[in-house]
Amino acid sequence: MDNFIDRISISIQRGKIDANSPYPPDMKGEPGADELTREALQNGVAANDILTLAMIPAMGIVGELFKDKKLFVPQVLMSAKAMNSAMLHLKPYFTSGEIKQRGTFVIGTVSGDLHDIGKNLVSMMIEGSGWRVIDLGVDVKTERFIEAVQENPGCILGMSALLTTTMESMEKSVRQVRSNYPSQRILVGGAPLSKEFAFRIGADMYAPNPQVAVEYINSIA
Ligand code: B1M
Repeated sequence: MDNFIDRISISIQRGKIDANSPYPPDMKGEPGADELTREALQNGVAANDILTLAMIPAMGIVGELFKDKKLFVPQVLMSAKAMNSAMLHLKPYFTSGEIKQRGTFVIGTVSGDLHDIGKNLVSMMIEGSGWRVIDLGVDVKTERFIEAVQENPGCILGMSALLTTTMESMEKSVRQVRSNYPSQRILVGGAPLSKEFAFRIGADMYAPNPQVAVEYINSIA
């Protein structure tokens, strides 16, 4: 198992998507995150181990290198693509669809923010715990969140933000949804947030990771 975990982690850190991908040049022809994740699952490595021991820490390393200017946006984008190619294989394990739907969860990344890997993980896990998920995508304007709440009475609304600058868009969206729909349940998450921030802007809950998000929404279903 360790061998797969290490290789998947390296393929994400290096931005190696699959064997056909020419990037990075020194890994040409080698399997990437796509094939390695498929093989790991076929060899009995648990989906949750692949996610928590390989994929999430690998993106953490990429983030540190990016912060230290040892990696740049195009390389980070390749890592994100490699991560997404691995996530496609995990999806069936987290979204079996066998459970009766508990309700509707609407989620989006807030205006000005294009980061979607964390949001996609949260969607996947929540869908897997029996919810119908409506994913509004990235760069979601306040009006779109409001429209979605209006179209889905009784839904739980989730917002994700990864940039300190877009925490402001989150605040605006939460406050406006709240003023239109005072009893709307709102869950927020994303690396730069804190519980204090979430409560100050009027959200009902802050989830630092998808597990807490799942526990929260299941607790109020
Ligand atoms: Co960007 N980026 N990025 N980036 N990027 C960060 C966030 C950054 C911390 C990197 C750094 O400097 N170390 C930094 C933000 C600094 C800050 O604001 N404090 C940063 C920056 C600066 C930028 C740009 C401004 C860079 C530039 O252009 N100069 C730019 C902004 C673009 C924009 O959004 N307008 C930018 C662009 C990009 C890429 C497009 C290249 C790419 C995104 C690709 C994509 O998402 N499709 C990218 C990436 C990949 C990252 C890092 C490296 C990884 C993010 C990630 O996917 N992590 C990131 C550094 C880092 O996080 N260490 C970084 C893995 C993911 C599983 O974790 O998203 O945190 P995360 O989600 C977690 C939790 O936060 C939580 O659950 C998830 C799983 O545990 N969670 C929720 C998230 N949402 C939730 C919602 C919930 C509940 C839990 O309920 C609703």
